[in-house]
Amino acid sequence: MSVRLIATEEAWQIPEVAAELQKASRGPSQSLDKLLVGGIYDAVGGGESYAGVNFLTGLLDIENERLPQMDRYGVDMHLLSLTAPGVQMFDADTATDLAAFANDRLADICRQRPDRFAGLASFAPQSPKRAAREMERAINDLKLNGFILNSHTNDEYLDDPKFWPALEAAEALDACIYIHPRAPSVTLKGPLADYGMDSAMWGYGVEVGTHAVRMMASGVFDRFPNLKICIGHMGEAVGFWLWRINFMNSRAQAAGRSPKTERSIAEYFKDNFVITTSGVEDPLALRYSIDKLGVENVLWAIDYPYQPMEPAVKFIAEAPLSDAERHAVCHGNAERIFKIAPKA
Ligand code: 1WB
Ligand code: MN
Repeated sequence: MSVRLIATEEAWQIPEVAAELQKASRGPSQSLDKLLVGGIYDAVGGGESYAGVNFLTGLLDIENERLPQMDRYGVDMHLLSLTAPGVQMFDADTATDLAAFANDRLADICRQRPDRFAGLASFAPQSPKRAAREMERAINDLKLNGFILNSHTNDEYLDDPKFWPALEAAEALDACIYIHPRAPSVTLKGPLADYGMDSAMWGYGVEVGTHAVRMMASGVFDRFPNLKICIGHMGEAVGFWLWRINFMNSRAQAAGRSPKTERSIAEYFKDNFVITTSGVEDPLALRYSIDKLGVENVLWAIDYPYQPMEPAVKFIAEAPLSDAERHAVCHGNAERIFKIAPKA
């Protein structure tokens, strides 16, 4: 019996957002995202490729290469999300409009092939109240499966109360927010700006790991106890540091350097977070994460097209998992967290 495979961090793009990103990459912003964004959307000769896949072509595509590869390697579904940095480099009005526009497109794709695609809705944190309304529309009307957020917005993080209307909406809708990386905020960027460290090699993990720890340490989950956050890349290293983060947070709380919270960091990470394997095809890291966080908290992902499909499938097919673990990681957890209908 073959196990259903739902890949949960699969990137996609539309030409309208690509055009704005090209403009942003030429604009005055100090964002470290300009390096990679310019390399994809504003590159002479067509931008970066890997393993024969040009990223921009792969991002814009559903039919030509993505679906045939899914068929070839046995990937049942992609949970699609508008690729990093989403709409978060734009002004509030542009971002709000483009998020809704992209969500309509994404819902069309999911409606056409409900057995192959599900989708995470975008929203514009630049305008939190309008974001909350779009989040309601995305779940209730468009029937999308959760939300994508590309970490900081104008160098600010979700512990900031200005963003709480979006967190309140996600919690009320019982819809998970996937915090995907973008380049580190301007305030973090100094030593991360060289040697390719701005992006997936290192900076992305530092950025999202920092975001997750800020949320837990600030007590956001006391205010929103049922809020679910998903982070990729085998938990952006937080699971590996969890013992020390937890110990040092309790020390910091005792010393008055960190706010008193109702639960510990170890509890928040297990109760309010799930992680995906995106881009980390390492069976030891997978084993550790399942044992440490619980098998119900680990979901398989590829990170297509930035990482190729075939090795990600091979990795999970060969990973030493029990049958129950395999079903949970490959599809059961994704069905539960992202409300994807089980296979008929
Ligand atoms: C990702 C990877 C996103 C890269 C990107 O957005 C770039 C990702 C600009 O892992 O989702 C990259 O170049 O590796
Ligand atoms: Mn990704």
